[in-house]
Amino acid sequence: MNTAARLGSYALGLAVLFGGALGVGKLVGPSPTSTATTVGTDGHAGDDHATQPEQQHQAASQTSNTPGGLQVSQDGYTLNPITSLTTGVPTDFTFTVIGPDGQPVTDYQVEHDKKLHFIVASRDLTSFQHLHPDLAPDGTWSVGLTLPKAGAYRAFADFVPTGGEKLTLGADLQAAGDYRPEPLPHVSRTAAVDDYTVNLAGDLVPGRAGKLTLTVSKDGEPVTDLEPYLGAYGHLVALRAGDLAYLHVHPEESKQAGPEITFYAEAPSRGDYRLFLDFKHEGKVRTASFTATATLSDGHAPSATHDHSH
Ligand SMILES: [Cu+2]
Repeated sequence: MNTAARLGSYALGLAVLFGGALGVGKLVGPSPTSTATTVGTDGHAGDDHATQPEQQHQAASQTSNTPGGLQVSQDGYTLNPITSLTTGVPTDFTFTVIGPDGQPVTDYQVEHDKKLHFIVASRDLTSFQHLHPDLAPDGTWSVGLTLPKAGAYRAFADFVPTGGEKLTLGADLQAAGDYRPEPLPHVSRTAAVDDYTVNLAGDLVPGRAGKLTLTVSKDGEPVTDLEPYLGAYGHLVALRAGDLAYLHVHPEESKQAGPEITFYAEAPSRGDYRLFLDFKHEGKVRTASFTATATLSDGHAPSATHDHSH
């Protein structure tokens, strides 16, 4: 009980400090913190000032709109790369996730068949790897990783700490050498990978979940025997061009093994995104990549509006 009480007041202290720092540092714009909810559930804060509940409500609303992957540290969890990388050289890359107690997190909940999904994308969005590292008992994750060319990369760890909320933390990785960034590929509804063609139907819509249907064919024939991969018939990662914000995407449950795979993706804003579809067929996972633009369609307002009327 004592420990719990101490942890509680520690969290409260952090929340207040963090809130104060944001108040100074971010005079304009939403504050990307969810610590306000910690204060709200504590039961002690907010009694003194009548204005606090409203501020907390606003902070909570804004938090839900903050995309993942933009922060190396969030809600007390920090992505901590250990190994440095050399361009083009296969490396046993290790990292930890440091928890609120300052120690590496060792307990994770399985999500989409894995305890942690590790995504590495080049900053120009032309390179993408979706990896599943191994967890050692001491909380160290390790995975074979090669950064194929020189440049700046973003690594994402997508996980749910046991007893905690789903998080996507992001950290920069660098590969030394002659860096020649490529422009974002043109918007396209068709992607080719090996003998496969994948078509994209549906649109990303700012502020709400857009339905995306991807149809896989091989040599012109629809593929109807896709193999399960990560608890579904495909896995989609979407990154925003410009800052590599990591979108929340979830698959629609399907009993059909293709050719269609349906997802719901929440685009946080207008703009261009790069979509990476992993699908498994004949024992091999392949990735089809698309550039898509999120625009407001036919005058509908985003559904993520909040009712502030009284
Ligand atoms: Cu994964």
